[in-house]
Amino acid sequence: MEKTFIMIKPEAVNNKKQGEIIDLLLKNRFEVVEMRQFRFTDGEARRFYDIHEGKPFFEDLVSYITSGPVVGLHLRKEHAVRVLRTLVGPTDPADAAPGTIRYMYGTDLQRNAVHASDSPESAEKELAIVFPED
Ligand code: FUP
Repeated sequence: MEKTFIMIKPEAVNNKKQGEIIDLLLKNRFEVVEMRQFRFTDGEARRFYDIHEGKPFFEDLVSYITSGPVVGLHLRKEHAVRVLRTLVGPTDPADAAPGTIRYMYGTDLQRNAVHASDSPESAEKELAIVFPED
């Protein structure tokens, strides 16, 4: 079994879509190992997105992700990283296929409903930030 991480972003939480998104994860047979609603500090957000530091959208991304509560879930499944990325869809909801989370719940490139780890290494790093007790 592989682990991965998904985070429901502020606009989806604000729009009360967290229940539907979690239901979709369960229907797609992801096991929820741990779940937490929280708000990122500026420092945590910068660490979480440090691979994007210096890019033109970085500061906007940090202010957006710290703008309200998010819900982080530690998930487990066979090939969890790949299967979750497929279920989530591409970064820009405009490119996403029907049935994907970003197609159904995404608004635009920045407000794309969820974040999903892109590799087992990213999952480890992101889980350590969001669930530091583990
Ligand atoms: P993804 O792995 O699909 O979440 O996408 P990236 O890691 O490439 O981007 C991380 C986040 O940065 C995206 F969710 C949204 C934001 N972003 C922008 O706001 N503008 C861009 O041009 C690219 C990404």
